[in-house]
Amino acid sequence: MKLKTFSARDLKEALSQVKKEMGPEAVILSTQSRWLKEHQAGKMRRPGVEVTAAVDLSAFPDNGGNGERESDRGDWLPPSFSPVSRIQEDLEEVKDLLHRWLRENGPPSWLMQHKDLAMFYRFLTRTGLDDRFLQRWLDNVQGLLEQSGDQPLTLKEVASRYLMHAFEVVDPWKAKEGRPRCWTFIGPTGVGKTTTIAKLAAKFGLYEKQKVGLISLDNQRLGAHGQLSAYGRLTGQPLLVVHQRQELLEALDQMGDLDLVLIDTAGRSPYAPNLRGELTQTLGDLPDLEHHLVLSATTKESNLIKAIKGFGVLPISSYIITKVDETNDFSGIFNQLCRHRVPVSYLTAGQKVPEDIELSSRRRVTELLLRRRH
Ligand SMILES: Nc1nc2c(ncn2[C@@H]2O[C@H](COP(=O)(O)OP(=O)(O)OP(=O)(O)O)[C@@H](O)[C@H]2O)c(=O)[nH]1
Ligand SMILES: [Mg+2]
Repeated sequence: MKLKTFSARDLKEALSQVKKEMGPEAVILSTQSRWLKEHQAGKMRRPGVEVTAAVDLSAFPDNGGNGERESDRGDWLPPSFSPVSRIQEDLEEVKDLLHRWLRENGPPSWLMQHKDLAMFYRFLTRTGLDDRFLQRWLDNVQGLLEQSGDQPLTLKEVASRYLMHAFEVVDPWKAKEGRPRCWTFIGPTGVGKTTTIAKLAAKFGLYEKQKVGLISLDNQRLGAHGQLSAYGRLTGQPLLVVHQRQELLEALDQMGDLDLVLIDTAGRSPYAPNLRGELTQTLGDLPDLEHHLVLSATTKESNLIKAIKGFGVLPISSYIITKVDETNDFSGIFNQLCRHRVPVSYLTAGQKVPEDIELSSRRRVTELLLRRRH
């Protein structure tokens, strides 16, 4: 689309300028009375009109109607207005509509006999759950209904049985005995790794009276350990700053008599080309470490997939899901939990240290998924 404002003595004159310059397809967007500058000596201003007109260049297959070339338009045309991206957007919209139509009209006929379940299925289709998961849910429900024979299952039983068992949860403290438990917190930048460590340090150190130590392995940014050392000072927990693998091993050795060692790492972009190499070089093959991948609930599903793949070069003990307070769409996370079956350990829902953290549970994770449409 090309936009231009024309000034003239009156509307008639302005419209003829528009027609001459932009052609008969031009659309008038606005007209306004204006004081125009008069170039003749003696008179500085005189009344007139200003007309803003637009013409849609994409309507012209030969790209112009006024001799303008594609390369000329690139200067002022935002990418989202280019004809190709508009067609792409339209296609996406059509796909989306088709998808919605299929989902909304799709409960199979056998499910229609169970009104509550059919309604719940429609509800699930709107949560953003993966199609394959929905299909598995249907298969499971069908199996349950067949098995239940004369004793029909309640909606709650059917709905929750499958959803709540489609993913795993874990309490990492209970999952492994022995001292010290050494947990690393890895993940993309800014997801809440350091804040989560502070919350857990307070929970275990202050409330549960365990001996907790902190290690900062953030070799990416200057002064990166400042935040953690402030928490360490406040709580009286020891903090060691290390920069590479050998120093980390020495620090772990020094903290060998503690109950829990929490290791903060630098946030890394899942798209960084050397991510996998860096991770294995620093943290690979250290069986005493448990790696917890911190993921934000606000992250787009495609980026979650990338992060899970990139950081998954290390064996992941659990996912920690942060910022569940910042979104009501939990489907991306839920889909990934179901796909990978890596257990989720903690959920965090706010910036407050230490209170905004909770141990995950099947019920809570399912609630987070379903709250979207409540
Ligand atoms: N709303 C909300 N904010 C959070 C939560 N967890 C952390 N934050 C905020 O997210 C921001 C980043 O937190 P950090 O703990 O510094 O994140 P990080 O992953 O350590 O960041 P890098 O070390 O830079 O990669 C801070 O403003 C935190 O207060 C949460 O559960 N909810
Ligand atoms: Mg940090």
